[in-house]
Amino acid sequence: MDDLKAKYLGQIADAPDESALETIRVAAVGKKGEVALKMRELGKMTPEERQTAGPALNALKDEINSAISAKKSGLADAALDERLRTEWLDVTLPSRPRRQGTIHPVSQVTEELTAIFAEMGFSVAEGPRIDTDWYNFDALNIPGHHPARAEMDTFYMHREEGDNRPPHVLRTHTSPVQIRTMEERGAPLRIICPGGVYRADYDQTHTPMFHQVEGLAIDKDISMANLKWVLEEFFSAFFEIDGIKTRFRASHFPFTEPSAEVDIQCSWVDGQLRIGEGDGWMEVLGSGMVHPHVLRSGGVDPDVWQGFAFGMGIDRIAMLKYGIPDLRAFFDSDLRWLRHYGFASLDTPTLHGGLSR
Ligand code: 2U9
Repeated sequence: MDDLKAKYLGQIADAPDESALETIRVAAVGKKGEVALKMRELGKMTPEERQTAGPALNALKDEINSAISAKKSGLADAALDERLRTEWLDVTLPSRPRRQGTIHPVSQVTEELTAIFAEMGFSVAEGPRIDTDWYNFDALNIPGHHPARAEMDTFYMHREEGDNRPPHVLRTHTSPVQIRTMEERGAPLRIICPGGVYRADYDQTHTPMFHQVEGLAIDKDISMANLKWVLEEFFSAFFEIDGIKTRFRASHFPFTEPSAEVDIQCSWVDGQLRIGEGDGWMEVLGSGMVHPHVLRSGGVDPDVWQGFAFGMGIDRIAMLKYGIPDLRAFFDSDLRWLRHYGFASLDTPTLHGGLSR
């Protein structure tokens, strides 16, 4: 018994790792191990012999098991010490660079155009995206029966039976903000209203939410000539091309009279759009002199004041400037397309990102 004890305790002490310990455990105290064999021999002994050999074998078994556990935790401690000695971390190393996101093209273009109009004395006015149908339509000379109401594919807010509040809509243009600002600040006025607007439409050039900027200048001697100058200044600064020409084509909007659709000079070379050169034209906005009914809706006397107004799609001019072909890219695709179009953040503007000149 003492031989057995010395043999196994010695092996345990010398075991180099856990798997060697397991081999020893099976050989010593496993089901078919040496201690188990000795236990089986108890049956052949006299009761007196058994009385001393039985407890001694059990004690040996316990002793071997405890020696194995102690050795196991000794090995784990040694392994940890070894790792602590050999593995190390330089916490002073600089972290890995993380790719930064970029500002959304619509936000960037909104910043760009706001800065340009600010230089010409226009301030930014904002208002609610959900507004009454009076501010969105009636005040803009679009009465209930007017086809423009149907054309704008308006989203109406749900009303329970018996709810008699005036109908509310998701604004279909930012014009209601201009009415509200006229009411609040009166004339003279020089504002732009950028922001999201909503129409139930979806294809390559339309999304149900898009962005507009509308401009309004009211004073005592405002004319279409002022409008043309402001727009040409704007487009030259926005596309960074001196002397961009505009072409005004007679049109009709309920809120302006006379009204004009405005084109900018451009050409197509090898399938690429070139703005500000050639003899082609591209429609970019609608405009006109504010209709007297509309001035009156905003509390401004049309016998004293006149004004020009214009409206354009921010998403659309962002696409033109940065060469983005599908409006849905702003909403449905992942951020890789920003890099694809060479879009930079506001800190490092590359104003000719997608536009070839
Ligand atoms: C007030 C008075 C007049 C704003 C105007 C347009 C013409 C126009 C479209 C351009 C492309 C909307 O984004 S778009 O689909 N807009 O053609 N907007 S005049 O006229 C106003 C606005 C407010 C008080």
